[in-house]
Amino acid sequence: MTADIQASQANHRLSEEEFRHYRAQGFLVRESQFDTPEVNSLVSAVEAAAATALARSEDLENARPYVLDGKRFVDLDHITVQFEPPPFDPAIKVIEPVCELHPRLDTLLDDPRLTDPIRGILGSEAIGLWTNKLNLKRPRAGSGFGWHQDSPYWIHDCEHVDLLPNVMVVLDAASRVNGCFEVIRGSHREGCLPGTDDGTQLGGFYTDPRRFDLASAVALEVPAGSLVFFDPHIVHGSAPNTSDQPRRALVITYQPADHPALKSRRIHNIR
Ligand SMILES: O=C(O)CCC(=O)C(=O)O
Repeated sequence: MTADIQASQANHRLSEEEFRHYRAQGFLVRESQFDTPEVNSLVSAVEAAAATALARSEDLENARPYVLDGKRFVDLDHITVQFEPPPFDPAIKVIEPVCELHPRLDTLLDDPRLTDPIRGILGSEAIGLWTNKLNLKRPRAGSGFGWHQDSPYWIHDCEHVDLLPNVMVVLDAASRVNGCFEVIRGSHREGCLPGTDDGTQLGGFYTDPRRFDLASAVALEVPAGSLVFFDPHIVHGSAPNTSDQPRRALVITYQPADHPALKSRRIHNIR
């Protein structure tokens, strides 16, 4: 490895102050880490991946469709495509995992701007991939994400749920009006919280609103190309996109090396 590469990688490590912030608050923002040409190339890649997922989900010989709480999902082997509820179906809401659908997204997984801070958070040089997803909030069609933690989704498939840090790659300037990502500051310190008990199929995955304080919500209005690192236990969500602008984001989740990924169950260690 050349000295230049070593230096540029070293530059992406968290400072002590950033690390303390992440530990105390459960999240950390690094603004504008990707420049406009890089963001444009990632946007082209996610749109190509979304087109592939849409085409494959219409191939009924290989796609497995199902409905939960009135929302349509399609499984393509281990990839799940979630559609927006009517009347916006067939707009895609989420694809998980997504990065294997495009080579540019696959290389993003090893980008030191993502992985150096994650190595610091995990306290380990040897890291692997847990999962990754694309959240597409189309203009005036993108629904919100209710307040939830990720850890209760994962706890049945993973014995180290505390060690699954996320990084969101923000692909469009995000504001309250297009449904920016929001977190409940400090809520990660509570561990896995109980879900709601509203009788719906997915209700148990939304955090009981009596167990966190909405007054601690932080709306992360950030420029395109920003990164948001967040703890697997932090309560988070976002509002619908009521604007004419898209609000697209990738969320990549890492783990210590040599463990299988959530959905493929394959080991994918990071370079
Ligand atoms: O994209 C968002 O605004 C929310 C994402 C989210 O909650 C998740 O992916 O778990």
